[in-house]
Amino acid sequence: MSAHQKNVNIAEVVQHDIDHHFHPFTDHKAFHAAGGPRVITHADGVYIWDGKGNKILDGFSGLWCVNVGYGRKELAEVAYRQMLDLPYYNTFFKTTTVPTTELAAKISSVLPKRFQHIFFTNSGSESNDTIVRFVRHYWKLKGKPYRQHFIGRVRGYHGSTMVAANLGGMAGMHEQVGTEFAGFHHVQQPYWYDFGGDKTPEEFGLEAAAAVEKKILEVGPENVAAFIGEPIQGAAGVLIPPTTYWPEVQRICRKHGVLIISDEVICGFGRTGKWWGFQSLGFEPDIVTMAKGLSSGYQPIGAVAFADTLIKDFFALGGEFYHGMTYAGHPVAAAVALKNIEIIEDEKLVEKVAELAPYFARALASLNDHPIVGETRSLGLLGAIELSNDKAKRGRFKESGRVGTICRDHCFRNNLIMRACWDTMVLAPPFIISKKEIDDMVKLARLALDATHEDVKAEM
Ligand code: PXG
Repeated sequence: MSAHQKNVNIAEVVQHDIDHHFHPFTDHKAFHAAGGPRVITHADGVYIWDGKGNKILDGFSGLWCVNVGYGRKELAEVAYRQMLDLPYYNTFFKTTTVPTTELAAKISSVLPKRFQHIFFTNSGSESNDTIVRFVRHYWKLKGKPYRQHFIGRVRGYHGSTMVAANLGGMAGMHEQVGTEFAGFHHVQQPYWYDFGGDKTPEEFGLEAAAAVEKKILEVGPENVAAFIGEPIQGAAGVLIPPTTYWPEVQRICRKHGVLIISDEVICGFGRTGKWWGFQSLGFEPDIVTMAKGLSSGYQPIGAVAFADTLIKDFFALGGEFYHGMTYAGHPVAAAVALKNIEIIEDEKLVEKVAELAPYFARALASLNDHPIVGETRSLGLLGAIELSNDKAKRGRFKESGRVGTICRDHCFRNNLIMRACWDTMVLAPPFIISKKEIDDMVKLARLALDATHEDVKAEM
């Protein structure tokens, strides 16, 4: 902890937080009743420390983002130097900065060759807002102004701005803002565990893909602009689709002239053991949105990569694109993201994720003998543990999310961060995690599962 932080009065921070801080995605009445926030003071490697001095294993990389791990001095130094050179300049009005342009070139270099142009934003939400603006204008330029509709998945998550929330399929978010926007549709997620029934995962994958075609036909193929999907739905509970799903979705979209957008905010930059989730899941998108792993969370920055086929017409015919944010391509964020990608390359972290993946999968699978574990699954360093009251029938506890929350709270008590998505526990540790730390993480997860089992024994 820094000298500055040693002098911080944590009780006072908690009180100030209760008095002044309006948190995202938080029920404040319940939060304040439970005593307010846990203050995170510092971090190193895969560990974070709280204001009470607890050392906590972060199995969730902050919020699916601190992929290169905490405590990277080289990222801090790059930010410091860039602030001294040029803390800010805009990228409007025919100007650029060195790190912004270098980052665009670097992102292109780690994507398939057809992605040569990168648009910068400050978050995943803004990246997904950007694609709606871009795609609607693009189809008008192409003489197909009716192609304005977007298809996503139920429980897809694409961000929290109004348009990104509409691309997503989180019912609670839709209900709170009122009716959904016109032109945004959602189809069943490829979630074999809950919806596959007696089908094999492969059969079910084709069925889930067929739901995309059904929706395209319902809306009218001439009206559909694009299909958006996370290669693996993260916030829905790390839903790894059957291998048949994405290739079939791609075939359907191509058949109907529908653009494919891969939301790589979680999967991008190596999380699945390849640079991009679409490479692991077997499809070729037209547009790629990214954030989180782009800077490993060290700076807020997002980006969108567009295939050359789209860019060619857009630049030739499009005129001015009336879209952009003050901090688009912010030089400090860009310098940090650039260094972050260099670290991923220099330390071969994508290869490391691929090498660690079978070990991580086996460690998770060791939990399959646990009475409340219905299934474990993983790809790369994205993993999930399904909580079940009846393993054989893939049964669910009543009141979806209740038991997941119990388990998550037991994790906190055991100094492990493991997120609950309803009754699916999810893990996404930093790429630099060691085998020993994976073992420790799974041991702590088992302790939380044991404690959860004690609490819900009567419901089994
Ligand atoms: N797309 C995906 C796939 C995401 O996971 C976003 C877009 C939006 O990114 P920004 O940077 O605008 O937050 C996300 C973000 C959770 C959780 O609880 C997940 C996200 C954000 C907040 C909470 O799992 N993912």
